[in-house]
Amino acid sequence: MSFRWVLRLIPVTLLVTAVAVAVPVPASAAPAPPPLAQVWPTPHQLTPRPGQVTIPRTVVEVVGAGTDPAALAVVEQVLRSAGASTFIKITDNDQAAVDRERGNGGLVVFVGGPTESRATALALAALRVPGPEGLAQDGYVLAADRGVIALSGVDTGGTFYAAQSFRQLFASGTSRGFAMRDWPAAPRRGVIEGFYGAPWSHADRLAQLDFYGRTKQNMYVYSPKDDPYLRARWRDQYPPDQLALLSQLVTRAAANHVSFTYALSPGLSVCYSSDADKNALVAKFQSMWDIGVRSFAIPLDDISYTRWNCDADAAKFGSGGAAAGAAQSFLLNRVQQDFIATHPGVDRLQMVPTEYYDLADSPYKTALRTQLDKAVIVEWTGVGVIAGQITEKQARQAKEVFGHDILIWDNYPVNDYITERLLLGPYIGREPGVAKFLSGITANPMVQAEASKIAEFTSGDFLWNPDKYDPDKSWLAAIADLGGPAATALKVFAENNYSSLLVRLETGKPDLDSPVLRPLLADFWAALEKKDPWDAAAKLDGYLATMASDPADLRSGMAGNPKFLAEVGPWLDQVGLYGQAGRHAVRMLLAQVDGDGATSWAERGHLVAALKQAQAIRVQTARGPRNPSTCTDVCVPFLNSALAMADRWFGLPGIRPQPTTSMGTYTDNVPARMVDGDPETYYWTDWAPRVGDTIGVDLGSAQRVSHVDIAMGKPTSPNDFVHNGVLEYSADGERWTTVKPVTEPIVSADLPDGAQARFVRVRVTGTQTYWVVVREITVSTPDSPHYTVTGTPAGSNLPAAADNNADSVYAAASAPLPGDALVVTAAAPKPLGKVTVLATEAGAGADVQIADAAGGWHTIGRMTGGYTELPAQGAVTDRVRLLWTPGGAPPKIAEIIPVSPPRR
Ligand code: LOG
Repeated sequence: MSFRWVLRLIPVTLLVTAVAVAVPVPASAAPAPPPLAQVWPTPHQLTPRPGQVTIPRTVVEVVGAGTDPAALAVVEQVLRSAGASTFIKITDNDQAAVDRERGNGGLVVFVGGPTESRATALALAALRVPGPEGLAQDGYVLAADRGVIALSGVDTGGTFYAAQSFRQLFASGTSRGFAMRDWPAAPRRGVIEGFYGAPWSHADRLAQLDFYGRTKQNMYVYSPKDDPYLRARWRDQYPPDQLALLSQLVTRAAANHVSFTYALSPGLSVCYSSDADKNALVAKFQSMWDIGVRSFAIPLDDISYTRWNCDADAAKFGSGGAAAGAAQSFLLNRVQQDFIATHPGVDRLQMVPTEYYDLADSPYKTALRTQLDKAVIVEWTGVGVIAGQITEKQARQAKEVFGHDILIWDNYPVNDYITERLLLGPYIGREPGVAKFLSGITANPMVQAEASKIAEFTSGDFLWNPDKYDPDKSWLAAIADLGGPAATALKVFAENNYSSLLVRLETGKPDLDSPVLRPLLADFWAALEKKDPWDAAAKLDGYLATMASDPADLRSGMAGNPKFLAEVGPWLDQVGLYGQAGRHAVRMLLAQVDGDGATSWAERGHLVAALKQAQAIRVQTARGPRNPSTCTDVCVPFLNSALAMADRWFGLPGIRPQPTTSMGTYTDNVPARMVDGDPETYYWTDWAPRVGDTIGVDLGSAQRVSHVDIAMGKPTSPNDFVHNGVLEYSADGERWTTVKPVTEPIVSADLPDGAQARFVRVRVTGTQTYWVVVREITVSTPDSPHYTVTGTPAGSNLPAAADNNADSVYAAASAPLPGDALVVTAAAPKPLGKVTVLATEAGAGADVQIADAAGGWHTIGRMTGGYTELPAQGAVTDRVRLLWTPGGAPPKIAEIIPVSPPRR
């Protein structure tokens, strides 16, 4: 840092040049001044002024003794990255020096509001900009005009936020003049680390605290459910190394004007009436006070209030909700008196009630309302634990029914209840009045700290200026802030991890996933129907290509944020694979429009491989291993519909049952294995079923179903089947028809004529100790033909060569010998239009033959592997065979399809 004397060394000519640059050119010749840069969160008042202010090499700073050091640090960093290298520091009592520097025509930056520096007020007055007096807490005035930049907070927090706005407005080193007046709508704005599962790391938390400072959020509640010292072992003091880390967090929070709230949850074991427990609570708080914590909370969520932890409570308070409210009030009031009231400078105590999720008055809430000290702030999640919407009316009711100031514990973007999802969409569904009339909102985030910043950015924006909050614009700004140069790739990723339980105020509905992909898919289907798919396909493919390259794009573009990449890796890989699979699906269907079966079959193979890979991804979560869910309810249904359509073109029934289950999965025996056409693989539950548990399939839409086969158990676990259950089906998932009881491992059942089913399932009706293995569920329609496959070479899954399922494969164990042949026999003779053979590899070749009524074989053509389609001229037969040419690779046949002639 250089000091005063530096100025004297600067040649006069240089100063003159600087002045000359600053002189405005006549209005007629001047190009229109550039627009002001965007500031987030959305400011209340930002008015442009005529001139331009550019940060020069030498800057004069005017500060007071009380100038906020954090604000000053931000200001200097902005100045430095704009190219300033020499800082001349003047204090606010040296008015003569201030006047002299202003006369020199350079840039003078005033930092500090009325409580920090006397000089800023004079500078603002000279620009005729009113000061921040009277603004809400954390409000500020920021002006840049005529060689002056002035940052003036109503308090130090305000000056710090002025610096954050200054950072954005001068990101390019220059800005047109402006005057800004800004303040937050909600006094408490921030985040509560309140989820179940792996707590954030220390590095995560440090990065979060900096992020809250940048986004003008002033609260962080330390309440990770899985920190043992917060809940299970709440009475115990932290070991010194952990206390040292907490102390670092407290310091970093202060540097970001974030209030660090320490939340202690004693509810699992506390004796409310006990002096010893009250003292333990106060002692724990004191240990936190000693490292600088000035804000405290006592959450009592997710505990039982019908069960006491000590007999003394039963004796003192009785039983029921009213007693629970009285007991909690008793303890909290004592903490209020013995700790909060005796520690000047402490923030108000916060608490989470056991009934935190509704508005219904109750004996419990009445007790809190009438007995809990009014100084305590009560947290509330809105109606429902994950509130789709929170209205101003509900907010006012919450204040009434709880009888206290309310802070919202907002369960977004928390994903501890859906660990297979990332919630990267914007914060939606809260009326502006919620921010304006309550104490504020703390958002409960995801286990993934960096990825939570997208939602946090938008909730912070809402809390600052809810009337001007635009979730879509705010979301784009959040993406730009986190993604930097990779914002475009991050946007594609976030679009495919977008939906949540939150509901748009305007539509009253939750956002669906993949908002960009969905309409492109709809257009593509419509265009396919009109037999002119090319334009729609090109547009769709363009987006799918960005998905396919997203893993590479994001990994290189956001290489500077390895934590983010590590958090989202499995989801990112899946988005990439769905992009790839989608592109193959488009090409598979377009090839069929062109009549090109070979290309279509090849693309189908790539599609299925990518889909399988996507569904094999596992991520370890607090609720066990999970397959990530991206592009939820959009990508997999699209790929399945595309496969069904393609399979019908190949001459198959095109039914693609998707597995359904109410149970968990043992190791990697995933539900998909009960519909893979391979009886050797199986779905295995991870526990014995309970009454009401179900296992079944979803056909995607209601259709005529004639027959169901289910194979359960396996040789090494023969008893792992449903011992007491019923087989049932439903067209809508609500009204179910029973087919028959299930008591054996093998179930084979005809459905009544005309039965319409979308869902078929086994529902458990009795208890058992065995887990369940389901090897295969097969559903037939009245049109599904039935074939028997016989012949050689021996290999695995012989029936798969003609089972109406192009995904299951018969694989010969060896190359064909002379005389080896594979025979497909139908239930009855029928006329054939053609025979199509789908092979997964260019293995051994074969003559394709059909039998005549006398049992003689006639060759209709050659199969050489891959895709083969041979006309059969309407010949009537019940048998088709592949007469192998000896040698070559062992053949693999996905399907031999005797195709009926087209109907007239
Ligand atoms: C927990 C919270 C959890 C959230 C979402 C509150 C007050 N408590 O149902 O720790 O992250 O739901 O699963 C909760 O919301 N209880």
